[in-house]
Amino acid sequence: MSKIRIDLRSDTVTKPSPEMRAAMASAEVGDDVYGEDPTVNRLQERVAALLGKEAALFVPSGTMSNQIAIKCLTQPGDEIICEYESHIYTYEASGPAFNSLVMPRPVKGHYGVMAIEDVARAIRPDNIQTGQTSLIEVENTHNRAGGTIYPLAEIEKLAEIANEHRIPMHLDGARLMNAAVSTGIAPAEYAKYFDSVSLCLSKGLGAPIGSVLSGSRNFIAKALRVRKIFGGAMRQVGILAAAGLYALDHNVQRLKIDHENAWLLAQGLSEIEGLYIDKQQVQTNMVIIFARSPRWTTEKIVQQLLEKGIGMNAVDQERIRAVTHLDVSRDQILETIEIFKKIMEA
Ligand code: TLP
Repeated sequence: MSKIRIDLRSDTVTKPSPEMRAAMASAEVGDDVYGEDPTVNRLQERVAALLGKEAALFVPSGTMSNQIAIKCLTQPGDEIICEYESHIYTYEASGPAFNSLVMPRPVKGHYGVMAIEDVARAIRPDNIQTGQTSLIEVENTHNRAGGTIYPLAEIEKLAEIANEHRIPMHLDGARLMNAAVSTGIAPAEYAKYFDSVSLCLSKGLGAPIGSVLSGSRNFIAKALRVRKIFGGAMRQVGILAAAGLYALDHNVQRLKIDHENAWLLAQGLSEIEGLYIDKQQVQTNMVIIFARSPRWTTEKIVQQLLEKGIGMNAVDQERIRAVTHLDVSRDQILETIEIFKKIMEA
């Protein structure tokens, strides 16, 4: 495999900068299982405040964060409503079934947004023959829909029916800061409709590891136990939390640059014959490239890009995903467009 020079496979590939590493190296630490790591505590308080929640918990990954929330908010045999292409349904290795013995009830969305009538229809009646709907999950931004933003007005409508049925809501806000920076809507404004919110530090924010799960004090007390059961209770992890704090201090507003680069890439690629970009989908730091033809497969295109040092992922047989982030420059985006053009012309 040739070396990837321009890595657009995901924003998870970012490497900690020297400044972030310096912050990590000098972090004050303690045993976090005793609740004695001052840097972890600072990060948790910081994220709780950012999202307007009572408490928060540092966890190793976005997957664990979502899975802990599902475990805390459901009982075995329950159903959880989520979007058809959501991360919890698609990419968490059937975690909801494995960890929580619940059945996902996926609802197909439009740009990742579920129609309110479809959600209402998916809520189970109180009937001994059906599982009970115990959670509604939302992903913002929505990964497989192409980094699309879940409009606040839609969240509000969802919350209304969730409240009516007394169903809690969980937000997979792995990339919530991308949505917030793009819309100018405060993260807490999005978060206030949810019982639990998962925020990732290791996507566009550029930390090497870590997510933060937030919610009420009661919810986090329960989550603390579940994190232990899942093997996610860690010790002197202030070193990692320091990267998260650094990311929140320095890497939030700059997400705008990633969004501009995604748009630039979308514009450039849309002019190449054989490719199709749905520009309505390009709302944050992702570009979904449709490349359907009997002449090539998305896998083959990805392979050819790789040979030229460009990393992208094939989502399926017709979609390729490119994700912009802090380790990709505008010049590299321009170079990517040129290389893509040559591949498609050949
Ligand atoms: N997404 C990864 C892959 O798992 C697909 C990526 O490259 O985009 N929620 C959302 C919306 C995510 O996109 C991801 C990661 C997660 C949760 C899980 O985070 P990690 O990888 O930290 O477990």
